[in-house]
Amino acid sequence: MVLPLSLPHFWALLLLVLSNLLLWEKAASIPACEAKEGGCWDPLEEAFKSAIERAKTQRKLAKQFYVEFFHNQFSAGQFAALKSKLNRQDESVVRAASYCHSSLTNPPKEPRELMTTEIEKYLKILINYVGFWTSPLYHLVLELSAMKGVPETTLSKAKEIEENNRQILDDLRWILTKIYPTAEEEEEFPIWGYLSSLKSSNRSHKFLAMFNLSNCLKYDAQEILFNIEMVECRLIPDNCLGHI
Ligand SMILES: *[C@@H]1O[C@H](CO)[C@@H](O)[C@H](O)[C@H]1NC(C)=O
Ligand SMILES: CC(=O)N[C@H]1CO[C@H](CO)[C@@H](O)[C@@H]1O
Repeated sequence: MVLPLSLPHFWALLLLVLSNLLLWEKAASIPACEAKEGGCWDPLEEAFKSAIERAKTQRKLAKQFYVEFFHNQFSAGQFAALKSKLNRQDESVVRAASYCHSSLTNPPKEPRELMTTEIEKYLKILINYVGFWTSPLYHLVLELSAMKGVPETTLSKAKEIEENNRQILDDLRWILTKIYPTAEEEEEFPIWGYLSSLKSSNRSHKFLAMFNLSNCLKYDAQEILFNIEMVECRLIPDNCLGHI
């Protein structure tokens, strides 16, 4: 489970790189940027670079956040109990993934879809995918700030994750309006099913919500990174190889 990139992701990217290479060969044109010495500065490329850096940071933070919950005194007991409950049901991993909101916003999954979904539509899906997290993370920070015994590192990490998510969202919105200045905003963030548990005064409900949240965040952070790379690959094929 610690693979940097899951296998289907790897193949999808590889396929895309290869098909781009073939396209180049056909077109036999050198991209304008490559001709220039020292490359070129392109605000769109910079925005992707920023979003991808932040998505990488988010993936790292989400992993640490998840691990911390299992190790600090504040939550270790509750998390261990939840984990073993989850393990006793079969297909827990599959289920855990399908319980995450990702299944609601449906980012492209199949290689074919990844390559043919219209970029504008793809970006909008991605914006909703990232934007979904705004509310759960906001409430997470709020609840953690009010709970007793929350380690400082956990709280500050939650804040950092929330801020980072906001910035990725801003980058993506910027990219969308840069490429499609007349694109209509269609932001619609699905409601998170565990929000009321998180806000509940019952601690075991709160922990169940945090358990779901930290699991899904870890999974989604990986998906978000992959999908941003994928969109960049399709828009700026020159930068594609770097993502494999
Ligand atoms: C908290 O929720 C659990 C699970 O639903 C329940 O068993 C427990 O009695 C609740 N605790 C309180 C104090 O209401
Ligand atoms: C991702 C995750 O942990 N999902 C779980 C959330 O809680 C329900 C109820 O315990 C589980 O069935 C999910 O698998």
